[in-house]
Parts: sequence; C-alpha cells; structure tokens
Amino acid sequence: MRMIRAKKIREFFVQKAIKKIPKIDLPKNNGKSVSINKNELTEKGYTELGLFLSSDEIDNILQKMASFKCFDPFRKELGEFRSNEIPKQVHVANYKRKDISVVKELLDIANNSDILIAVRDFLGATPTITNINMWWSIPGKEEAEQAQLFHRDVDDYKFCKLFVYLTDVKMEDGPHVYVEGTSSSPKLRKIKRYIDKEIIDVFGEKAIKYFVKPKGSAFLVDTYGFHKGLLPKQNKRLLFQVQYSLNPIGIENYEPIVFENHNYNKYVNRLILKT
Ligand SMILES: O=C(O)CCC(=O)C(=O)O
Ligand SMILES: [Fe+2]
Repeated sequence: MRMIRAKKIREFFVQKAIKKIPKIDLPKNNGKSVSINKNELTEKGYTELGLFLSSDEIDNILQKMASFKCFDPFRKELGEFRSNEIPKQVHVANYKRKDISVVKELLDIANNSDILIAVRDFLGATPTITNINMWWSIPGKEEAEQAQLFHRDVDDYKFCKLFVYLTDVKMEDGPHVYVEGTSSSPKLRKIKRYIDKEIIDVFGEKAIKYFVKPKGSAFLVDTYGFHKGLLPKQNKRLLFQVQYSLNPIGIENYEPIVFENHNYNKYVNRLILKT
C-alpha cells in the first residue's frame, strides 16, 4: 500500500531539498501587484488572490489559445481534438504544455513578482515552475473520475498550485473543492482516491470549501491537502494552472521551449523555457 510519509519525515526532506536550491533575487515589479496572505496558505492550505484577470484579458488569452488542440490525459487513444469538438467520453480536455508556454500573457501570470515571492516564502526556497496547464472540465458525465475524486497530490515534498478561472464557475460548473486544514493534517495517509463520505467522516462537512467564483478569480492552493474538481453538471469550466515546487516532478517529461528575449528568471523557468 502506498502511503504518504509522516510529517516529520516530510519536513526533514523539505529541509534537505531547500539546502540545495540556489538563493536568487526574484525579479521585482513583474506584472500587476497583488496582495497575498501566505500565512493563510500555510494554515488553511489555500489563499484567495481575488479578481486577477479582467474579461478583456481573458478574451485575449482565449484568442491566442484558439488554434491549439486538446487531449484527454486519461484517454490518450482519442488523439488530439479542438475544444469545440471534444469527444463525448472526455471528462477533461487539456492543452499541451508546449502550446501554453508560448503565450506571453500566461507566462507573465506564472512569473508575476508578487506571486513568485509569496510562493518562495511558502516553500522556503526559490520556486521552480514544474507545470503550466490549462484544461476544460466537461459537464454531462455520469460519474466523477480521476481528479474529480478527493485526493492529495504527491508530486514533491513541498509545492503549491496557482488556479485562475477563465470561465465563471457556479456550483453547477465544477468548482475546485478543497478541504481546509488538510495540508498539515497527518490523517488519511494512504495514497488513493477517496469518496466524499471518507473525507466528511474524518474532517467534517464544514471543512469543505467550494471555490464558486467569477472568471478571472485566482487562488493559491497547497494540493498536498485534500481536493478535487467537482464534476460539472451545467457548463464547462476552463482553468489555467501553474505548479511551483522545490524539485522537478519525477514523472514529467520536460521539453523546454525556445522563447526569445524574455526577462523571466531562468532558474524558475528552466523546465519550461530553454535558456
Ligand atoms: O480540477 C480541479 O479543480 C482539481 C484538479 C486537481 O486535482 C489538481 O489540479 O491537482
Ligand atoms: Fe490534484
């Protein structure tokens, strides 16, 4: 049975990893200023950044993404398809990292100074962008699958994810769901997908937070704590996500792309952008 490590052991590995990470002066004044409560990220496991993108900024991003195809990471045999021709079996339709990584507006978000500084303080070391992702969650499915069921992410000893909604997300549109306080809880250490009852029995219904928010809203989440994307019933949800970690994620196959004349920090971006 695969288990997550006890808190003290995890903390030991975090400190060991931190010692090897170069201390870097992160670029200042990159992008808009945003106030971030990093203590809340540590204590509750999430913190909200409020309305981060305007409708016009989102439209511009969608226009730039329009020519890119999607794929279902759990049904690779379906191949690639456009976002307006998603096969009916598909629960989540992801864009490819190499396509997302050419959109400057998205790299700007990932490299926002205030976000990088808050994440550095949370991690205790210079962050590495270990994933940059965007996907549609599709309504009308019978049953939740994969990340639509409660789980902990176990990608590294310490990491967090930035979520930015690119569509309005009401309760019927598959909000992100987080169980408050579970990023520091040693309970339920077996690595598996959990049904709602198992989570409620241990943490209580009140700990469950639904991110019902308008498009443009952003939040940082320590997804080592329990979370899921609720199966959407009504509308499809588009999410942009950036993952920040201490170390590269073992199972990822990184193919950094060439991006001319950027001012982003080379170390932070080394897995996605060629130096
Ligand atoms: O779709 C969501 O809201 C959650 C997805 C998830 O499990 C993750 O990003 O780690
Ligand atoms: Fe997850």
